[in-house]
Amino acid sequence: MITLAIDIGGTKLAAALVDDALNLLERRELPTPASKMPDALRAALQTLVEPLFPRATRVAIASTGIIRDGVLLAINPHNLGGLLHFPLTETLREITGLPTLAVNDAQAAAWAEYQALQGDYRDMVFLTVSTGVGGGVVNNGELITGSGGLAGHLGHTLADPDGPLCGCGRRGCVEAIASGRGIAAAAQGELAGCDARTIFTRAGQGDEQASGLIHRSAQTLARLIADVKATTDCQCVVIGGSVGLAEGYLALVETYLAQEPAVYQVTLQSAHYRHNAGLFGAALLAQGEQSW
Ligand code: ADP
Ligand code: BMX
Ligand code: ZN
Repeated sequence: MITLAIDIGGTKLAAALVDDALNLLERRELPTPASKMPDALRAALQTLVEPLFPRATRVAIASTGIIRDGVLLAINPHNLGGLLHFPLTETLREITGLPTLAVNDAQAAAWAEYQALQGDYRDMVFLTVSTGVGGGVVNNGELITGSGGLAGHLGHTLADPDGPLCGCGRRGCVEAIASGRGIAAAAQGELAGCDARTIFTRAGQGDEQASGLIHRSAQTLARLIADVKATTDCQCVVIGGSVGLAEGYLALVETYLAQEPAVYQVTLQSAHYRHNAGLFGAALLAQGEQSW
């Protein structure tokens, strides 16, 4: 069967045709509309999938947000231009006429990355450092989604009670500091208004402020990983997302984690599926779904 896999992030929308052996047959990307109007996301998704869906037999969506009963509920609406609520599976069923499944993006990516570990570990956690900071937990070989879809939202754990306000309404969440948005929001002077990608480029050119912002993110993520180790006793943490996969970032997180006591040490790896972990995870979850 051919799955139309869709990854909805705060910055980009990706869609791909994936076969049952996880071959990626075709892939497309569009920017995520920064609008609180559901119609803007609907129109972008329609444009994205129109050339692909005629060859697919089902749709599998990995999306930012809490996914409950096929509906996207933003925990941090700022990441989606203020959009609070979007009927994901209903919309894709209407556009494609195909059976559709939806799961949180980091939960989906965790599932793909767990499979890529090929049985080396039973307990692992995936963290995406991207527009936001997302998480997915696999415990004893089982993906934990929670009764209401909130499980694994590790970006909304506390990093600094005096830190910046997070779009979820809490102050000092990991996401508000470590994410691409968090890095950009703290930039001042000549870096004000730059996105995280530009800040990484500037850091590579020796800019001290840029480098400091990246260190602050990596240190915050390392502290989160120590908390994650204490909570789950996982044997491995896999890091993805465009910030998480940026050159030098994982090494920096490893350096900060090494400064924590021995009990919090855990193996860190870059996402095997790189930027496609969410797409493949959704496709794998669709393969395992019995109801179609
Ligand atoms: P999404 O959140 O839509 O899944 P990404 O994983 O691409 O998308 O994350 C988007 C964030 O990553 C933005 O803050 C962007 O500035 C940043 N980013 C994109 N490319 C890079 C890069 N090469 N290096 C560092 N940061 C990047
Ligand atoms: C936010 C939250 C999570 C998501 C994470 C990473 C929203 C819209 N999203 O914490 O559900 O997993 O961002 O998302 O509330 P990404 O867009 O950075 O990939
Ligand atoms: Zn938050």
